[in-house]
Amino acid sequence: MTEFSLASYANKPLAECTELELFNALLSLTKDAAAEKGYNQGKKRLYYISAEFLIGKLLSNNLINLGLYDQVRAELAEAGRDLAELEEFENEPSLGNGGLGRLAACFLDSCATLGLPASGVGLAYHCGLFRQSFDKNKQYESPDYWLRWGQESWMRRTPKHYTVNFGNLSVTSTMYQIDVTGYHSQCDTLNLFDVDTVDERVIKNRINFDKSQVAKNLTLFLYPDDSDEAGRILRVYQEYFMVSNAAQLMLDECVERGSNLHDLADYAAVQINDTHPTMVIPELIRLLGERGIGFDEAVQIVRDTCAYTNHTILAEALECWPLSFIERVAPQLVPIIQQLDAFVRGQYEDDFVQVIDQWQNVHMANIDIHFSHSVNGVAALHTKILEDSELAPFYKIYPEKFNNKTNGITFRRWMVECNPGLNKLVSGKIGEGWKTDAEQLEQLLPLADDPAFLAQLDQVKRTNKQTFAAWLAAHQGTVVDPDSVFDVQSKRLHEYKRQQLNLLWAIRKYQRLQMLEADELPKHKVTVIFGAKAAPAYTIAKDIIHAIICLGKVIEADPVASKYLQVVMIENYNVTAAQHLIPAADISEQISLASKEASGTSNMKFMLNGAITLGTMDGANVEIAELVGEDNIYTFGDSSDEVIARYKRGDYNPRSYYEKDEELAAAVDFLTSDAMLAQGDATNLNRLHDELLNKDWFMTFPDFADYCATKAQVLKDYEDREAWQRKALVNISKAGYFSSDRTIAQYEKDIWHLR
Ligand code: 73E
Repeated sequence: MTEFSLASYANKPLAECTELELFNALLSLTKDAAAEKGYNQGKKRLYYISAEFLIGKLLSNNLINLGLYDQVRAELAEAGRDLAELEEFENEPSLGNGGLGRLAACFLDSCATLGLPASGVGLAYHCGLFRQSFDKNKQYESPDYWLRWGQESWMRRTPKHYTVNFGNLSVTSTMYQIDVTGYHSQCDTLNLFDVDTVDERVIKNRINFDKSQVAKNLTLFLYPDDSDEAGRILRVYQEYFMVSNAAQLMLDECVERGSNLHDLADYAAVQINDTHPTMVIPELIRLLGERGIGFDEAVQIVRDTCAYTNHTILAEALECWPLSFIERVAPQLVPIIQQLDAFVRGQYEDDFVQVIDQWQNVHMANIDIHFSHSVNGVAALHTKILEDSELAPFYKIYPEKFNNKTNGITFRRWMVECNPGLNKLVSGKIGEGWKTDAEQLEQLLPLADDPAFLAQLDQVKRTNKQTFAAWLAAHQGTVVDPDSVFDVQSKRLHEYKRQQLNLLWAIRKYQRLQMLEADELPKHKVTVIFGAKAAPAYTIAKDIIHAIICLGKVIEADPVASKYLQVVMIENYNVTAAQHLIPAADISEQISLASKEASGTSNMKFMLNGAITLGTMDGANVEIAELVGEDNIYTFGDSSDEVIARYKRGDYNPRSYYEKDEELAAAVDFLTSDAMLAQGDATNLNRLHDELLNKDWFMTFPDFADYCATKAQVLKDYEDREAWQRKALVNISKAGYFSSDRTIAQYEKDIWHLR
């Protein structure tokens, strides 16, 4: 093996390099080291097609996986340079929104580590998810140019080009590759396509760019604003561009590996990550047709090759495109989609399962389910809900296609990299084996009775809280107290995730603090930390952010309450912020309305880092609860069955709860109190107040009392530090199940059969 020395990649002494020069040198070194490791190869290859790959910063991750981290850090230190400074310098590629995109990134890490030949396939967005900033206590969005001028990129330009035809517009693409380093293993690649005619000059701002010039703006943004028709059609253009490139790449590569295309399924497995890549199905059928394969056989080949993952049951997220959009974007697919529709109609009468409905809308998930061989949900409860209710008519037709693959996270990033203190403590006790065989973490369990070890665990958490506090102060000038309880809810802002429930708790806590006598005041201050971006056009989500920030200011201005309570909103929450935040958390808020969060993956990250879950019995929380046992998790709220039944009855009336519970009413009304209005905007605060009182679609009020009571218990239990750390230890020990290595091994065994 080559000795990699950073000095040989810089053309002057390391001490004299600018950050940019050092970063570029590190990039070249890492790329060479990855190339030396080599790439996973095999007859059959996975093509994981996804509109999002939320890969996060890559420098440290790659150095760790390549086994170069300590050595490079030492070499830098010798020259008086700090690796942390370069980690800070690196721009995060925010090529995803949240869990779905981050899952795709974790999966690629696990595929590489497990030695599975895999390619991620997606788009090379010039701007990632918008940058969030706060002004007047509100969210503002600006474009995120993650590719810095003059900076080498992780993306390697390849000589691969394809032509993609959009009706009367034809474009060419270029494929870029990013190495996906596995942990002490060979690499895989992430293949991202860009359109050759792209032109960043059409960007004025995120909302306001010329959406009609498709050849120029196709790959500029992840999820262009879709509040108008031009934006929605652009989305369809992106999707078709992505899958046409993917299909052409895959057919080329399979032929190179020896496929005669009739046997495509022996050479390729396609995983369709949510419905965004659905058009790969008709596109493959079309391309196989061009290469002389008849329709019926092509359908069978494609079915044997493709598998579909469902990530949500939220109706508004299930894609359904007017056939007229597809007619404009990819007219060549229309006759194929119509044939698929006719095929289904010929067999099944139920309207629910048709491909094209009576209004000429194409139901993307329905194409996936009929014309792939596997349909999976992402947590046990979610899969059960798909089978029993959301997709029940399909489950009746194809029970053998349905299967569950509970999500996972890569422990290399979510502990080894982001929590060096815990990594050291754990590895010092049980060795390094858990990094590739995560269930070995269970070897920690006996230490639950070792007070000295629990004290060390406490010390690690304390240090992480201090480190986070320093980062937050530098990041946005907010000062938090590391001696307080860090109560964290970080995830996309959505009403079903119920940040508003946590907000109402904080208001109630504030109101109670004002009524307490000195001798009743709590021992520990609570710092409620939110991190969340709201979709730019999601009005109520933005109102919730506004209310959270305003409440933070109200409390800050109160000399007594501010000693016991602080509410903080992290600006521009992204993977980088998550890596600072999660190791510092004491409480993991996973409080979605039961049945609505398909899985959640931050719940797993927090658990692995020793935070205790306060959650509803939703998504993967259910499996966490089963694993750690009721003493080591706090659950509350209505069950998914109760929630589903209440929706079915259609008789939910938030006012009836408001009228029965004085404290709830006081908390809700505080949103529009003089104190809040002095900080905020009446339009936003009134709108949120009215929304909760009159609609509350995600049923915050029915769970409020139980949430408050349970959270009071959590805070009480926090006072017994040793008992708390015992819970943390059990959580860490049991987190092994949530390694994405386990998830990927299950996909391989049940769906892909790459080996
Ligand atoms: O529960 C999460 C899940 O953990 C779910 O909400 C999320 O996927 C995660 C990974 O499985 C998700 N994201 C989307 N749908 N489900 C989505 C839908 C449309 C656009 C972007 C993302």
